[in-house]
Amino acid sequence: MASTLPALERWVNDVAALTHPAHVHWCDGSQAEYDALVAHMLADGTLIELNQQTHPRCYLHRSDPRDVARVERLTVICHEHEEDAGPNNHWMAPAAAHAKMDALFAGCMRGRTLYVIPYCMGPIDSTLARCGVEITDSPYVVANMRIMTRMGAAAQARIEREGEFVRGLHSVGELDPERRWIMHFPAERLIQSFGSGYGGNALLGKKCHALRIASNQGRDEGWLAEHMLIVGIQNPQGKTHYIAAAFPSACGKTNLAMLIPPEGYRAAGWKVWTVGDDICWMRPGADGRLYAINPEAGFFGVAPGTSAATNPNALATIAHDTIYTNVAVTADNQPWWEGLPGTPVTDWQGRPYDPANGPAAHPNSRFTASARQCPTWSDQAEAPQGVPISAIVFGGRRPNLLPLVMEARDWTHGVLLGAAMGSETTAAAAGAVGVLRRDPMAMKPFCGYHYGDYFAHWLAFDRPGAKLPRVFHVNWFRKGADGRFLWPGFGENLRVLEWMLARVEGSASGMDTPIGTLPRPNELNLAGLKLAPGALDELLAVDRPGWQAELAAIGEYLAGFAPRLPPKLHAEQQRVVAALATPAPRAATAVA
Ligand code: SAT
Ligand code: MN
Repeated sequence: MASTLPALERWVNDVAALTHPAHVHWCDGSQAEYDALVAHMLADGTLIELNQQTHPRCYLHRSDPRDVARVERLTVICHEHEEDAGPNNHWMAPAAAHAKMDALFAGCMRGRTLYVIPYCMGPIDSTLARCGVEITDSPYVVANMRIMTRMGAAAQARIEREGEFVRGLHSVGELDPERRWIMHFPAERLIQSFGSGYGGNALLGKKCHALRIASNQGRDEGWLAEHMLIVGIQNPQGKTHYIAAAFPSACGKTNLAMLIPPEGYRAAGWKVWTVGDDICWMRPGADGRLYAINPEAGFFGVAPGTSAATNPNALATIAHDTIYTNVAVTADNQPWWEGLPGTPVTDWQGRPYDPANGPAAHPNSRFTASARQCPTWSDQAEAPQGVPISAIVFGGRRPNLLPLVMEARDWTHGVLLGAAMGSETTAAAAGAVGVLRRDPMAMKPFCGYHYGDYFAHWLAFDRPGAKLPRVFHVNWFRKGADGRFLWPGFGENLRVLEWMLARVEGSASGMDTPIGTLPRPNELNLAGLKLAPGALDELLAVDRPGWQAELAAIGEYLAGFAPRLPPKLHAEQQRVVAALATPAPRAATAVA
């Protein structure tokens, strides 16, 4: 017997009976097990050794070129009733989905090893953490899960103690894009993924469990599972505030989580601590504040653009013990991507590099590294009680209209700011890049139930005794008429975070506008920063006609969630519409 928990033992046996593996291996999560897997993958070419002098224990995986990103088209939420999945999800009836998946899984592991991966999302001793078991036939998935989660014996012991776990069944199948599905059964706390080996489709602890299934668990149990980084900002007085921030995939969450303060801030004693770069689970504590954990144990970050200039902490994190996926390599076998010095000789598909074939590294090429390797890894990141959140930040890629930063007047307005989020699409998902789409709370691909119900769940946290974080919206991606970014971003974003924390501490008055509270121009510390002439005015302007059109578009978008759109959210949108229709008082000079 491999588990003392009959439900687990039975499920593994049932899956083995369906998929016919040659072997079954229960993962204990040990270093020896990881080393053996790596040796096996080096031998069969799944992994390629990189330069071991410059990058000790770093390996490259080249995926099937048709399997390089999440496929939202084939990602399905199988609630019993279609309305419960909402217009934000693809839906299939559970019975039909089971029939389809059983047919695909039948005999699919012949000749392969079935790996059983018990894992814990969150610190192993945290009551906020939740466990799962992934079954997969991919050793690449096992190795990545060991880095990304608390995987192995300790997780299995917790599962056996609690008797509860999310089940995830995965097979790479034949990697045929026509036979690929990522199915979620929230009522059964079950995930089934077939035909892809790519991160978000295959590392089932990540988006599938920690967001799509966990959003359902959080709704049932009174907490939030969010697509947010968590970062601690320590001021020169030694006080650390924690901020949770939601941005769509590939919009800089990892960079913000590992931010390097600008020179003047470093000299003054500001420090930044990384708690998480992608996922945040939050729950009200006894004192009414929201406490957050990062359910993950590693980073699955976008490689291109990561450099000594943009994110030296990430570069240090991935200098050793890292799995690279779909990057290019240099003549001396170092990993390479656009943004790094040096020259690629081999592209992500293993071909001699030829610019005519496009970028050398795939735009969604990734690194997988343990969070403990991050120089700014917070000493509170493993705290079982989580960290108290002072501010929630929403943001997206918006070339115009959205100011550099604004603050919601209260929680309900904050939920509206989150629900109204939009962003230009990126390479993290298959499909066109650079198209504006609404992406409420950056959860469009990840919310495992009807968005209307999800907004209501958010609104419900505003209750007597709650001490909720302040809510902000930022836009690092604003462009001027010449098409260039108006704001330098990266480390300089700390200037904006400082203003937020001044608001939290009550030391900045801000300026009320119909769309929210903006910094007075003298409230942002711009010492040592060179902005283009007029850039700050543009970054903090409120274009009234533009906002009227935006609010109309938001109203239309939200109406798509009727009849489940909370009346309170509709009323809030109407409140802002009315505020924009009221002539500006003379004093509010930033309002055009
Ligand atoms: O979906 S992944 O987890 O592979 C990456 C992302 O899109 O954030
Ligand atoms: Mn993400």
